[in-house]
Amino acid sequence: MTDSNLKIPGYSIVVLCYQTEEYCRVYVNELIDSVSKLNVDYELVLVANYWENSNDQTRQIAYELQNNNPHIKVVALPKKGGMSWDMIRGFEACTGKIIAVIDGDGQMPPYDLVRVYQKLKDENLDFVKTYRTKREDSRYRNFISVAYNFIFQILFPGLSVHDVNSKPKIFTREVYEKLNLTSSGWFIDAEIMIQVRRLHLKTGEIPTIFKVNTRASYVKFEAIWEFVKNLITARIREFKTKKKVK
Ligand SMILES: Nc1nc2c(ncn2[C@@H]2O[C@H](COP(=O)(O)OP(=O)(O)OP(=O)(O)O)[C@@H](O)[C@H]2O)c(=O)[nH]1
Ligand SMILES: [Mg+2]
Repeated sequence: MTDSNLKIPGYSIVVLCYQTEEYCRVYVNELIDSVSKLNVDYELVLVANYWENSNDQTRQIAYELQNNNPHIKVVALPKKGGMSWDMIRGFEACTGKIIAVIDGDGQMPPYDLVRVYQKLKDENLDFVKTYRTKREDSRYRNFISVAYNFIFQILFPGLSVHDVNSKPKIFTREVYEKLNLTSSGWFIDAEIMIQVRRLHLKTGEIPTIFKVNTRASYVKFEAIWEFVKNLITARIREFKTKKKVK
């Protein structure tokens, strides 16, 4: 065990770096610029999981960043699932008292990590997330997002959140220990929000913008089908849980 393992950071940030390669350096530097404005010891957990037999260079770059910065930690495992699987592996590597997650593809403003942290602390909340007032990506993606959130609100009423899939999401370690996250594909954001609702957590939201994805977009039509199918399955399962929202 190294010295850095013995020190518990105040803030752990999971960065989903899947296939970001060289851009990973740029975005990680932006994240560091933002987070160092907070007076807190932090760790950045770069998730650079990869499909075996792919030429993805992200993990090599992430390890380089880790070697040059004691705040950086890398998770680089052969992938056994999609975004959700990566996120869970990232959470497992976090040691901090407060945990956040953000995409590494540059669509989310780095300074949001400061804003959600301050809101969580200042208002003594359990869980905070952003919601996107403006999506700079396509009308099609905007439409999908509105429709998806509408279906979510119908199936899981009573939770006053606008935008299920928005990140960063931030929560305390106590909350993390109560979550039971098992998604593998794209469903993790909804899985988190369903459990936030079930646990009656003190929740806050702040507005943000979502930049256009100038790199490869991976969200395929199957992902939309997976969302809807999983929402319905989750709704049925939720009826069976003991703790229900009145
Ligand atoms: N597509 C994809 N993303 C993954 C996977 N594993 C982790 N991720 C991360 O999941 C995050 C969100 O995925 P994106 O494909 O960017 O999804 P999105 O931002 O909703 O949609 P885009 O506008 O297409 O970028 C990214 O930061 C990826 O690094 C994976 O297996 N597939
Ligand atoms: Mg993206």
